[in-house]
Amino acid sequence: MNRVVFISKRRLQWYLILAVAVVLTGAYVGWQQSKPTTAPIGNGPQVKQVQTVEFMTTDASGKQQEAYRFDPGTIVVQKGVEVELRLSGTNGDSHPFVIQGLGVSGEVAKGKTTIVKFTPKQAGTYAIVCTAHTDPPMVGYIVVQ
Ligand SMILES: [Cu+2]
Repeated sequence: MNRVVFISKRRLQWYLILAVAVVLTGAYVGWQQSKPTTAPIGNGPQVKQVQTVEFMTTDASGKQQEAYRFDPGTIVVQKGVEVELRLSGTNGDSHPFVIQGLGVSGEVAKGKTTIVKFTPKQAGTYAIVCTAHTDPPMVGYIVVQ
C-alpha cells in the first residue's frame, strides 16, 4: 500500500536548512580531522615514527624471497623546524642507515628505537637508505616542504 505524505512548504524549508547544516557540520569536522597532525606546537620538534618491516615470501621455484622496508616509506616535514626521527627496529637484526643530503646516519637494531635529530634547511626529497639491505634496496623518503 502506498502512502502519500504532504509536507508544507515551510516544513520543507526547515528540512532543507537542517540538511544543509548537517552537511556543513560534517564537512567542517572532516576538514578539522584532515589537518596535518605533524605541525609543530610552538618551536617543538616534528616527531616522526618509522619502523623497519620485512616482507617474506616463497616464489614458484620454492626459493625464499625477502625485502625490508621503512614504514611509512615517506614522511613529510617542514623545513627550518627540527625533526626528531624515531626509528624502531621491528624486523631485521640491524639496519645501518644514512639520510642522503642531510648528513645524518645511524643504526636501527631489532627491538630498539634509534632517535636522530636534524633541522632541514632546504625543501626537497631526501632518501633514507639502509646500507645493509641493498638488493632489493631498503629506501624511504623524507619530503621537506
Ligand atoms: Cu635494512
